[in-house]
Amino acid sequence: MNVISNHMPTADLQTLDAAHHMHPFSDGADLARVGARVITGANGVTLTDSEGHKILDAMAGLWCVNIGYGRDELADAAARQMKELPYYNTFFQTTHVPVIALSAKLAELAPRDLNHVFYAGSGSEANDTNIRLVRHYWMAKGQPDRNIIISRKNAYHGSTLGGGSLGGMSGMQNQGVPVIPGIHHIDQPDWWSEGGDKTPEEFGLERARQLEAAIKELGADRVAAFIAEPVQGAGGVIVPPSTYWPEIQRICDEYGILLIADEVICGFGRTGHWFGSEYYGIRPHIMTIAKGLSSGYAPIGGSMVCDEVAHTINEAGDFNHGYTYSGHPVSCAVALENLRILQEEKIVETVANETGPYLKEKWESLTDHPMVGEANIVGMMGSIALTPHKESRAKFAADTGTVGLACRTRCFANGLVMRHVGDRMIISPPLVISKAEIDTLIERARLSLDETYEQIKTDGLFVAG
Ligand code: PXG
Repeated sequence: MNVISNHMPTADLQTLDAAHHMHPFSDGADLARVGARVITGANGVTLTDSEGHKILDAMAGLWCVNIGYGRDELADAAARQMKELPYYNTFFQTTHVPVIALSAKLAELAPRDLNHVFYAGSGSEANDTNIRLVRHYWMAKGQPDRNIIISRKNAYHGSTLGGGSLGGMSGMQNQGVPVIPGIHHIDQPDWWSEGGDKTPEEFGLERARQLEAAIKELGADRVAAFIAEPVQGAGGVIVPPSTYWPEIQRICDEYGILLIADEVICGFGRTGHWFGSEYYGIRPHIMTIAKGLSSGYAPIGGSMVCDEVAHTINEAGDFNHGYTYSGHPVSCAVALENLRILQEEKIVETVANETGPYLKEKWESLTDHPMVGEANIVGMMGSIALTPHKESRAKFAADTGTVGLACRTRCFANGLVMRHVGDRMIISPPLVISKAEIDTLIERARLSLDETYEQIKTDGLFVAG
């Protein structure tokens, strides 16, 4: 075991952490009892903890470290920018070189005429911006009553009041969101859990047509926009049936509503394309970006806006919106360097043509495990559904997530970060993961599945509910 000597003993760190640090999406009391895992370093796809354990990070942090850990070029870009111009704002007719360079680069990379960027510090903030943007847009068009945004149950669009209101996660909905009026949720295209006897294709069409039904019910002149992740990430890597997105696109076109693709996870190569919208052939008016934009090395998010929407907003006078850190020079410099690496090292192409197909084959092979019902994967985001009975797609009798959590615990013990959402296991590794590292990922996943299977059989939990 490596000796890590430049910090306090793990137990002392954990005690201080529990005493003073409130964690996101965590049970604080539980955390204080167990102690947080302390991550001290990382390189490539591998994390090191304070006890010297090496862990393969099959989640790329929180779906964001697309180019992998330990790239000096990004640290150097940040240091250079901090020395030259650590901060200046982009309000009141000022700008700076990194924000100009990044905006031009993003306009080049984004599909079609998504040529304009409004910056935020995160994906949540960017989705808050989107609510302001689309409502301001329709006001400028002389349609102030067109202010309803349609979203989906089990979507994740962030944790601010706006992002949380757009999202449709039950765990958050019980804690005070949505708080923004004028947001309407339709059902998600999760065939495994909700598709019943229908084929995936029938079910995909049915769920897409809920958008049309909602527009008719709410009034076609009241609906401003529809927002969705191309592939739901935090909801459990729910890959929609093939019929879903074409029908959504048809409906958005027919009723003239704005389509917002939340590309916070799907963007910057995750699907084997630069953007998930390209994978599905959809034509959003606005894309939310964050995470992979800087590979998580610096906080940055934004909204990419099409020519017509940007032009309308620009012609409508002051848009009274913005953040101190909109277009932060250090984050922009880091993002620019990250995009250079993604492009010059052909990382997106490698995912599409080599490592993506390799991971898909290995990931789908897990369905031969007695507990794995289906495997879904697009590029480098995948999920498997755990079930006690594959044919009927049954849930476990135990509370949802009990088996998933048991599996995640075994994964950690076996040197793998693989997450669970309910009883789905999910991965989203750094895009630079090699074939040998994919083999290790699958080996550890299989071992963890085997151990979980043995454990739940012993505990009497391998029973349909
Ligand atoms: N949209 C999508 C699609 C996301 O996945 C956000 C917006 C918000 O971005 P920020 O940068 O404000 O976090 C996200 C973030 C999880 C998990 O547990 C997922 C996210 C964040 C934290 C945890 O899967 N996604």
